[in-house]
Amino acid sequence: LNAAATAYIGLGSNLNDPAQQLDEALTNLAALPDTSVTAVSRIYLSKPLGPQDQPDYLNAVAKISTRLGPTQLLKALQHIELRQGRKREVRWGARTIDLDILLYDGLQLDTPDLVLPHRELCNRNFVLLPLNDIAPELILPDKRTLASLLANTPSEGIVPLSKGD
Ligand code: PH2
Ligand code: MG
Ligand code: MG
Repeated sequence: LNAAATAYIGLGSNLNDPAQQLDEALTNLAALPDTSVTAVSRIYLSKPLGPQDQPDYLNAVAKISTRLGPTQLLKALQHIELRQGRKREVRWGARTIDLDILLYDGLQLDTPDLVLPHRELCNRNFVLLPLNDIAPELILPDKRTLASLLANTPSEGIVPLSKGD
């Protein structure tokens, strides 16, 4: 039996009622075997990064405790994405739900299927700001602090929605 790990999951949606998609994804995360959701950030409204001819996104980050290994967790997230109607899509294009493993304990991994920490973590305000809601003291495996990453990332094009909005 694996020991419990702490992981941070990035959630993003800009299709088919994004607020409902995030809600459903959190329910689906909490229902994974040997997994509990221990914290959820505020929800943020953010301008699309990448192609501009797509709707604005809702983004959030969830903290989970899980006994699933990193690859098992990745497969489980992909399964949730498919159940929520995710289609094969253009890179950085619109999607019903995107669930990314941002961090998995202090693990550093670079495989074709999974890169940890998530490659884009350190320069996306729609990841760093919600992460800061639930883990302001966070330190990455390479010793950089979340605070230092935030200080170097413009917070344009993003606004927090009050919880429940
Ligand atoms: N996800 C993408 C591409 N662009 N833009 C915003 N604002 N939020 C996202 O989650 C996002 C994006 C691909 O993962
Ligand atoms: Mg993804
Ligand atoms: Mg993504």
